[in-house]
Formats: sequence, structure tokens, C-alpha cells
Amino acid sequence: MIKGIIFDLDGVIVSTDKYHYAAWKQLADRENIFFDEQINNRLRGVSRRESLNIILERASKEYSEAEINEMLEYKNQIYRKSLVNITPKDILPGVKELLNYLTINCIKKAIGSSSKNTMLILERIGLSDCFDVIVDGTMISHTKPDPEVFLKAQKGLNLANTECLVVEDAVAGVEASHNANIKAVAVGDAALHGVGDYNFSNVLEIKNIL
Ligand code: B16
Ligand code: MG
Repeated sequence: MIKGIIFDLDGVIVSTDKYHYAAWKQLADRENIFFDEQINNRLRGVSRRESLNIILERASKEYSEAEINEMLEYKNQIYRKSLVNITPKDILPGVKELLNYLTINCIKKAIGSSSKNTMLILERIGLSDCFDVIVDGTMISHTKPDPEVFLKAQKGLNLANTECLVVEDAVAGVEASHNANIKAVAVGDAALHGVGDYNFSNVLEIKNIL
């Protein structure tokens, strides 16, 4: 029986993925590195540093550690500026209704995100008090598909792996969930790839499997 749901943030609760893409695109253009939406799909769920490593696969020069840090900071500044535009209206369809349903039915809720901007985003969309447990990019050493973020969330919820469900939009995130031995509901890009134990177009469909 499912007693807790661990939500990924970006691409599940709110569509910040378009802002990540726009910021990375601006950096890639500045550096004359080819970058498109297809490559961007590989950045879903992985840390900022690992995302840059993927973009730099197409770079024609080697970058120093100082240059890499400057690029990470440049991208994050652009991204954080765009987060100012986010409001509760940006919460993805079905999410609020599902969260209310879980609260009414005493099913615990957690966030398991790779983002170091998680708290800022949750505050912008008015959901910072909505979760029993929040594990974000500031609290982990290994990025998805490593299971660390979900294992920490599961521990915080004080539930067995079989009592939890992860909701993810990233292929790397579904892999992380499986590496933690937790079943995954895939939405968005991960659902298009059919990698989840369940592949849904709207998170509200989760009600049917509880
Ligand atoms: P930040 P999630 C992830 O969030 C994003 O999907 C990924 O594109 C991003 O690189 C990562 O957070 C780190 O974000 O730069 O804000 O620390 O999907 O795990 O909620
Ligand atoms: Mg995501």
C-alpha cells in the first residue's frame, strides 16, 4: 500500500525546464557550442555541473576549472532571473488537486529534486509548506540516476521502499527511482520514453493506482 509520494520538482510540479533550456542556450550560444532541445532532454534531472559537462561534449576547446565555474554562475544567474516570472499559475495541471487528495487521504508528500533552487521555486509557487520532507540539490553529493535523493526522501518519510512511489519527468530520474528500488510514475519526457512502471500524461491519474 502506498503511504508516501516523492515528487520530482522541475517538470513534475512546475515547468521550469523551459527556463533551464533558455539559460543553457544563452550560454552555449555565447561559447559557440551547438545545443538544441534534443540535447537538452539529456539534462533533465541531472545536476547543474553534470548538465554543463554534457553541453561541453560538443565544445572545441578545453575549459579551465575557473572558466567552468564562471559558466555555471552565468547560467544560474540567467535562470534565477527568469524564476521571478513564476507564480502559482505555473503549477502543472492536476498537481494541486492531487496534493489535496493526498492530504485528505493521509498519504505523505515529499520533494526529491536535483535543483539547488528548489526552495526559491517552491516559495514562488506558494507550495513551500505543502511537503512533509524536502530533499534538494543542496543536500546530495550524487546526481540522478544515483538513488541518493530518493533514498534520503524515503528515509525522511520513514516509510519502506514498497510504501513509496516516485513521480518523475526525467529518464535519469526514473533510473534513480529504480536504483532506490522504488516504483516510478513517469510523466512528460520520461513517459514519452515509456520508462516508468506507469506512464501518465497527467499526475492526477496517480489516484487510480493508490
Ligand atoms: P539547479 P529536478 C533538476 O531539477 C533539473 O531537471 C535539471 O535540469 C537541473 O540541471 C537540476 O535540477 C539542477 O538545477 O541548477 O537549479 O541546481 O528535475 O531534479 O527537480
Ligand atoms: Mg524533473
